[in-house]
Amino acid sequence: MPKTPRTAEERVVNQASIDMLKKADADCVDTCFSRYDSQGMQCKFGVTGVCCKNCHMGPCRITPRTPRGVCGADADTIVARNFLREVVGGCAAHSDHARHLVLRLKAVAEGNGGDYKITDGKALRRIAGQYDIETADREEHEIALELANTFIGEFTAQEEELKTLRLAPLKQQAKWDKAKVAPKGIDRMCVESMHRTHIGVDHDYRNLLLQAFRTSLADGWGGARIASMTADILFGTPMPVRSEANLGVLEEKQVNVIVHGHEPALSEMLAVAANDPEIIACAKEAGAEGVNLAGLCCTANEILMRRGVPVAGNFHQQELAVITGAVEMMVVDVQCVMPSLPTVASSYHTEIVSTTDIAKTIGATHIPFKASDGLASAKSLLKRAIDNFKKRDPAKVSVPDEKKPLVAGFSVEAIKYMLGGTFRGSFRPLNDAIIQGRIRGVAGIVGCNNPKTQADSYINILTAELIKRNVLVLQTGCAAQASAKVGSMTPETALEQAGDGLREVCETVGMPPVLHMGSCVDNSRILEAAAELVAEGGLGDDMGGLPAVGVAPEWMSEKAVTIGCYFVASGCDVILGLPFHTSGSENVSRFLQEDAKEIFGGAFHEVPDPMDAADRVLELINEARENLGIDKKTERKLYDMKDRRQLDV
Ligand code: SF4
Ligand code: MSK
Repeated sequence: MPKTPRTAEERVVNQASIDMLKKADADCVDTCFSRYDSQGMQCKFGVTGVCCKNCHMGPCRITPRTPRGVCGADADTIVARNFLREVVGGCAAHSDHARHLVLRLKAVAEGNGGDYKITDGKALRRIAGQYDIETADREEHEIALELANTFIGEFTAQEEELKTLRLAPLKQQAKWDKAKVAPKGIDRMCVESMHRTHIGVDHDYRNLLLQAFRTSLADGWGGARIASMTADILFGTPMPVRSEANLGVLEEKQVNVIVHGHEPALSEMLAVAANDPEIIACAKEAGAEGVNLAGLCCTANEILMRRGVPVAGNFHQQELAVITGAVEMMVVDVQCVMPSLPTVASSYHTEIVSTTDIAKTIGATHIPFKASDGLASAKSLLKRAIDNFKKRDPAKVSVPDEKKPLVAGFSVEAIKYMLGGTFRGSFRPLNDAIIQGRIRGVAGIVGCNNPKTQADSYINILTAELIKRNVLVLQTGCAAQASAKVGSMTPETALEQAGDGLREVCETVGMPPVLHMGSCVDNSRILEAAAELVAEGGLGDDMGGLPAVGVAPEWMSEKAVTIGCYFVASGCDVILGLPFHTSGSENVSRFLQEDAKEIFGGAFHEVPDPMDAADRVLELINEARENLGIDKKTERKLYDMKDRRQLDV
């Protein structure tokens, strides 16, 4: 049965998106929302995870009448195998992104980096120190080469456990050892997981799910963490920066170029090239006022965090940006790029340019990015976009007048700096505020949009409710962009929306109550922040005891499954706005929602309503506060050294 198509207002909550969906209808252009509606009822075997096509005796589907596939696999095995394969997909995506950055760092260290360089030498030395690499009296390129080779070893290690795991609190590491889930090399974990899900190998759902958590750790405490660290060294550790978000950042009188995808190498060069006098002169010659670079999805987050480049939108707005009719070029790399883009673009003058041989789309112009000649490659793309400006049809242009200011750039280093300045930067004031109850706890709200739900709605309702209830919100990915678009990422918002305690803290340090920590790979920064909270003392000795909860309100990608798993394996409860495809196995569902709590200290919770999710977040935070013995209301107290020594560090 085909669904009745939803109205624009039912599909999205943001006015700019509503306007563009209406324009899409007028222009006879399909979007992910219309395609979702026309899909009709989605396959119940897929939704419940009981369809298996891992061999050609199948595909097999489990029903009450056929409880086993041809080979004899039951629902538990099939659902667990499918789940593990999703986790592998997510781990591989983040980690391949990391690999590209590490190889770039190695090239820079060897003097073959072209236009790339080590931008943040301080980060290089700090991070190298965390891997016991000697930094004293050594040149940057020597340290960088040893670090790059160490990182490469994290991918290739066959028998040793990941060194990056050692960045976690000791008790956390002990928990992983006890559960036997400490991963070996990232590549080995992905290959072994694919082997284990091949027909006739691993059939025990518990063993498969433990491998899912093991593989996810190779992402969160492996690939993703390495990606963030390497990007910081190459492009700079993010510090607070002002910018704007929503489709209104597109400029009618300029050449609009949007970067979309995930990896920062090309977008960094485009950001440099867009300000090059030669490029500005070319744009003026073509009748434009200049070149306006904006971002979508996580590429946007990368160059927002480091350069303040404005955000045109999040995942659900990629087609809508083209529908404005004002985009000369969309430059894409990897992940979350809809294959529909060239079709949508064919109704306008927009050129979709794919830039990597691992990600091509029929209908896109393929111009492989030459990193060895990065700036020249970037300039040549911009010149092509400028040429395209002449083809723009003014009758098709409609840029929504919607954008909001924001402050982003909250790396862990930046948070420490905000809390204590250069000389005594630390998480102490934050720990104290949590212990005293002025801040009840911390929520990480992360992930995508999903056309199954009204885009941005759950994210925005939950975020507003949590800051009202004095929960500090850390965000990444498309969830962060949803908040930015409603103005929740300015310190001024704290005055209007946050509860008294959170407001007091935010006002004192001048930070927003919702902190933008970066892209999807930067979820590792949330883990890093959690490890800092533990190390600072007074909140227990492992991450599982923290009054902290993760939420993925509108998630859709395999990466989100992996992220959820590494949060849980790191002891954090995770609330899902949309369920996994696992309901076809009671055993698998119970393992993820209950048994994981026993093993790791965190588990998954499915909560479809954002206000119920806010209640659940507070319940989990209050439970943790009670366990820590900080549930009683205490007088505000300034800690001296003696007090601090008495804390449970
Ligand atoms: Fe069917 Fe088993 Fe083959 Fe899966 S592995 S398709 S359940 S026969
Ligand atoms: S881009 S994985 S839609 S957050 Fe990282 Fe957004 Fe989700 Fe992609």
